[in-house]
Amino acid sequence: MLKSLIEVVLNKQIGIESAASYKYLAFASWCDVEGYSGAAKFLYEHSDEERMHMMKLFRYINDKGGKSIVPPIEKPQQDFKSLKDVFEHAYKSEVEVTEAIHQIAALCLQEADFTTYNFIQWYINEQLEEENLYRSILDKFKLVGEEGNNLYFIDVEIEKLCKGSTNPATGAATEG
Ligand code: OFO
Repeated sequence: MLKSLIEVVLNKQIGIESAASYKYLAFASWCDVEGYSGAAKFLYEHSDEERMHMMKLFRYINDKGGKSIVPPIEKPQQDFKSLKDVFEHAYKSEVEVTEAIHQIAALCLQEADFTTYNFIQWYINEQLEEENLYRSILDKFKLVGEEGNNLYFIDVEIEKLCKGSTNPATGAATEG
């Protein structure tokens, strides 16, 4: 049985993952409209992955005898200055998610909830990967700059980072 304090923070994290999924949808849509098809594909896929992160928490809370709460949807920022601006927002969002996940891990230890501590390790590893991924994308802007055709080549490089973790037929995300 989950302690209510843990249930509250896990439900808060459901809201954070849901908000992340909508943020990535807004990033993807902006890229799509501006003609950055590679980045759009990558970000649509990431939006689906964030929903999967939310669902993993959703099922965990209910499986452990708690009650998962469907979070309200906040309208994310829709307009961005540039492709680089989109990825700066994405990186900032990942850093914030990491902080929230680490706070959950710390609380689990404080409350001696080793089962949830073990469950949350998956998110800790995931955040490490995602922060590295978005930092590496921002590095591409630093390396080649945003002049001339360079944005086209960055867009092509970003598409290569797609994991194929979304089922093209259903749009549903698989583990990733
Ligand atoms: Fe950015 O990944 Fe969810 O947790």
